[in-house]
Amino acid sequence: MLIATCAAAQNGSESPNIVLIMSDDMGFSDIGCYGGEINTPNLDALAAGGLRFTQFYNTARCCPTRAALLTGMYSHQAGIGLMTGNKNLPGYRGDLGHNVLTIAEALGAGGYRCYMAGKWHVTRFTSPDGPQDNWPLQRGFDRFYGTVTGAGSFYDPATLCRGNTYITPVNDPQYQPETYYYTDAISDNAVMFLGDHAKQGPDRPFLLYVSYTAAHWPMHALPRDIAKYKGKYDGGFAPIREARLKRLKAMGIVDPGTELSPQSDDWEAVEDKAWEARNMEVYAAMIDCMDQGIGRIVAEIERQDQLDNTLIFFLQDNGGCAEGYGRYPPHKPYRTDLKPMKPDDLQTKIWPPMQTRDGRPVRVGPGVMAGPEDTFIGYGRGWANVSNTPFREYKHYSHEGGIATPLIVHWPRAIAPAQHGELVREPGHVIDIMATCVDVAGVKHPSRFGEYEILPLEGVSLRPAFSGGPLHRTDALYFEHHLNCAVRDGDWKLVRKGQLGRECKLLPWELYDMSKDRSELHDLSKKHPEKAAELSAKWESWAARANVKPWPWNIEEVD
Ligand SMILES: [Ca+2]
Repeated sequence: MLIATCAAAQNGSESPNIVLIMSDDMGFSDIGCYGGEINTPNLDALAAGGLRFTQFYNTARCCPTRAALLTGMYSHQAGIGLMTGNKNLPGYRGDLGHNVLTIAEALGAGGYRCYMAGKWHVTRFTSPDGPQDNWPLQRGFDRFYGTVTGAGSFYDPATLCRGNTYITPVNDPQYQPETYYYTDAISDNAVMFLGDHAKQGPDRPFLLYVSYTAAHWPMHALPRDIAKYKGKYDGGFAPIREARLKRLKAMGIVDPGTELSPQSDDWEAVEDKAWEARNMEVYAAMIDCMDQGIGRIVAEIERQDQLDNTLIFFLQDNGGCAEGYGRYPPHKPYRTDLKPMKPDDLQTKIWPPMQTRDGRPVRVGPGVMAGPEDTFIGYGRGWANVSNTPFREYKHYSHEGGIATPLIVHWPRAIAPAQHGELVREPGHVIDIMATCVDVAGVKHPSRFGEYEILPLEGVSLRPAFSGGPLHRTDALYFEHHLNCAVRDGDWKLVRKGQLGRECKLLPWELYDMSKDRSELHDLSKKHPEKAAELSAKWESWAARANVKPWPWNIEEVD
């Protein structure tokens, strides 16, 4: 610890504070500064005073993105190629490995104080009875408020913890708002951590990881926020998609020649238009509320006069979600014998059948108007297709609709005013965030941490881009999740889908020139078979090196 304290002292006041904000299950063009009609003035202001990356990538799903973000490694190297189930293979243990370091472990060793509010989701051990060795406090964070698992009610989140202790919204003496809503709880606790930091350790820089569950299903939002979007989506999918693409082109985020991906669903064929429009109103309200919380976090940093030397990132963990959760009638009639929960009773369910704390059944399916705590609805494929405008596919897939995310970077001290509002067009990946953090903090990414050997970082620092320079990347970027595979090498992208099932299949590779066809509509694999073969060989080599293989399934390759 003496060495760590010295490292902090050497960096002195130059080490920036770092705020890493990630949202959940949102599409490329949802927020205002990426073409969306959703009101996000606080994110837009960060973009206007900082940089936006136009080709930044996540890993297409909650757990692997978090594993890659936290460690700077491809998710399979961190043990989380899939989700949190254990397949007894190095790349698929469903639990963060000890061969990798978290950002909090690396920065904490360099003298940072590290705080986290929100969703963790990188361990298969979520029980309050342990083991807890891969929970936030055991992986480098000094304080944690949030959920260990990946989803659930916004009014009564399952696995809600303060530190290592399970709590409920009702029995937590440190946070008793008038109305409990998880997005607000994450924002408010983040602000509390910052306030306490100013009192307790103002001489040390801080890392704050804010991991929102907005706008993951269920579509839960507060009436005050939903009201702002009343009627906004009554015209259906197509007008919103067209307007978003137009704005993306005007902003220069996509090329003027970018085509719109095929429309997934026909609004005219939607039977209950009021229900579907409401789903999107609530989705927009969830994002609006998150943006308000980001505003409160930034205001607290400004209040402490720290904004100039605080590096803020905002990004999303995967594309818009086309999953069907909550969109079908219940399998069984709702129970009529439910009892109110006591203050210490834990919510154990992350999806229905479940109940509200006051003893009502949580309702699902068409006609149930999303928003309140006794509803559980997903916004569905049609709106996910809108969220991912102009791209193809969704969360889970390695096409752009699954893996493309906004990345906003704000750091007044390092990004010159002439650069403010600029776009960075070079591709980047969530593996680059850790490399950037250790670079700007001036701390080492060690080859040994305690008793463990640590793998060298895969990502590169984004810092050169902050002053308009090129990144020092020497390899392509690689992707695999659920058999959906891709490699991005310069302007070329090779991508394929997989099918999981009784017979797992790998579908043929598709090849795209991303400089002309970001929407992946014109497959060039037949025209440039040599390029496809070259990239496929690169992907195979990476897959063997990065624990993607051996696969946890028996797989047939389809030509
Ligand atoms: Ca997600």
